[in-house]
Amino acid sequence: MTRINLHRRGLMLVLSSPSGAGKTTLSRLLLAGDSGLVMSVSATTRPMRPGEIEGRDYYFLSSSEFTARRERGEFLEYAKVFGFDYGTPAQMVENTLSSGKDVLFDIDWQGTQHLKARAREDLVSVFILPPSTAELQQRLTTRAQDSAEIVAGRMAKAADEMSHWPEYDYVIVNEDVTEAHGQLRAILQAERLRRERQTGLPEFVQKLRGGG
Ligand SMILES: Nc1nc2c(ncn2[C@@H]2O[C@H](COP(=O)(O)OP(=O)(O)O)[C@@H](O)[C@H]2O)c(=O)[nH]1
Ligand SMILES: [Mg+2]
Repeated sequence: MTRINLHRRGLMLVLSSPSGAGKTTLSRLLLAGDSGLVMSVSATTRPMRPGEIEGRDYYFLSSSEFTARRERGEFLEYAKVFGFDYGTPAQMVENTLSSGKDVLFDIDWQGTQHLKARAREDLVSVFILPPSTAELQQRLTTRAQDSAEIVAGRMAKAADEMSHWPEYDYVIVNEDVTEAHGQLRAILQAERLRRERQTGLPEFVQKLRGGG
């Protein structure tokens, strides 16, 4: 049987959430089960955490290197988050989209707004909320990769971060990770089927109508 594979324009799937809402776990689950989705690895000036891998989690750069790349226009968007610089390298995103694959972004609300301004039609944004403050605190504490001071700081920022939920297309409350993963997959599947993203449709239907 011939598999019909209509040409489709790649989309940009953005996940944002306060620190500790489970975004990293959800991203990994989504990527593991979907070969058509590629993670955008950001550059950052924040120090590497235990367990993080250069080029997988982030490209860890010095401030001067980050600035040099920013000035060369190598970032699709960039923002300061919790005092460190973060930026999305443009090249990989462009290459992936033009190869017909989708790109997954783990960026904050500022980055989402920048991408929205630049590429609204290609952007699908999802905000992940924790089920409760207690649960958020718990997740940030048991992770224990940051100092107590950093955890407290992020807890305080979470309220600010969460105020941006109305700027997103979809909102998922991550109480159960399996369920949240299913919801995320459903969003991606539906968005891929949007008529305007299926750029091969006119030709396909023309052939159908002509009996070909
Ligand atoms: N605008 C923007 N935000 C980013 C980028 N990369 C990561 N972030 C955001 O920066 C924040 C801090 O990320 P991180 O240092 O990994 O700490 P986390 O809060 O534990 O995930 C999160 O909200 C990320 O989504 C980027 O390239 N651009
Ligand atoms: Mg993160």
